[in-house]
Amino acid sequence: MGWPTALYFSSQGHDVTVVDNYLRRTLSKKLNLSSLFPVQSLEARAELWMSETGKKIKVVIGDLSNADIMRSLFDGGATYTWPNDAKFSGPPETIIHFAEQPSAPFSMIDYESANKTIQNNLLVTNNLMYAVRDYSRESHIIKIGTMGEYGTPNIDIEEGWIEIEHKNRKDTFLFPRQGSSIYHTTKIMDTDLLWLGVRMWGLRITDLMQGPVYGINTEEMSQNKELRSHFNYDYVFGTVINRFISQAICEHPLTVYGSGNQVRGYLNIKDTIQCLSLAEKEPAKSGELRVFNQIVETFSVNQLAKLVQEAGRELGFTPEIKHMQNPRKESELHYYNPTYTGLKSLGLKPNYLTIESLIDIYQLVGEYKENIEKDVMVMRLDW
Ligand code: USQ
Repeated sequence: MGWPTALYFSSQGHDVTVVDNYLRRTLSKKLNLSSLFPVQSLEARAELWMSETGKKIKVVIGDLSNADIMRSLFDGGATYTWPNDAKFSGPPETIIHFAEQPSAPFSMIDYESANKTIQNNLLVTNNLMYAVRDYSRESHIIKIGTMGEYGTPNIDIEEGWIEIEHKNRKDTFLFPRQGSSIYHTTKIMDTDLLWLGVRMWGLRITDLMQGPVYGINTEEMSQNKELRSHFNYDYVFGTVINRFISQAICEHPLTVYGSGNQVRGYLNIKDTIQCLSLAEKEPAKSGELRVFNQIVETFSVNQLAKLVQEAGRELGFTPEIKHMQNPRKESELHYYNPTYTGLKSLGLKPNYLTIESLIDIYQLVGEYKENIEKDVMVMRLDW
């Protein structure tokens, strides 16, 4: 999501710096997993973007769990690897924090992957919070949270906050959280860290509680294939809709975990960009932790499998749906009623999941049919 977001903000005339240490690539490589198509270095993509649009995106390659690297982005000490003439233009007005190990399955492989997830996700968030506290308290931090922080409670899920009445007294608290992986638990801890920063130092934070994202293309990336970023369909980094489409194309059964009655909120990558744009245009206030549930509709895994099957049939594929033993520990039959009105009230115009939108993704993924590896389709991990 980071690269398409950078392209979007650059296209809107913002002065954008991207910082990356290629963590996901490195972890994928170690596990022998690859993206659907090769993705060039950030510098090469930034150069291509400049040749297409005349706009410069500055690139820093570095690990933000290292406090010195994080702080160099605020004090002017950063080393830019692209462009040659990049200059520090002051601390960022808005920071969009994507710098996390994003896979729940990865975080559950063993104690080392759990430690890596905890170390990376929490140190990056803490380093960011302290850099903003020390250099630039007015900066708006937009953090990508996850709907998985709430889990699947047997009550309606509110948008971040809940008023609780206890023994005739009332107060408002963060909605109760219960992640079902180490990854999701680090996201809960991130929220707690930033909530502390809001109370202690009046920071301004927007927490976007995102559901699983699907799709490849955003408007900017569709201008040139070489601008596309990673598309993962493997059992570790791939999200369910992208996996199902890739499976259908390579004639692998759609791998529904367990009964398939697990319900989640989903959104197209195009809507991720819209939500970030809306949150940036109307920032949280100083001393506010603003939470939005970033989904546009909910589906069970069974419903998704049927939709992917139906879209596939339109294109001549005949995907089979196969229920597998669920490798995850998650409720398979549960109440699910999240609120998600905040972003709509800021102006979000959802791109809903339709047969047509699935066909678009089928066609894009189909361009790389030869690259799809079947042996990464079945989950080899057990929670
Ligand atoms: N699932 C299947 N078959 C598969 C893959 C997944 O049935 O082959 C099911 C899972 O069991 C789960 C649902 O589909 O019930 C969603 O799984 P997912 O792999 O698409 O998403 P998840 O692991 O929950 O994580 C993804 C992103 C993560 C983000 C999260 C939002 O990787 O970064 O935070 O979606 S949420 O799920 O709302 O927590």
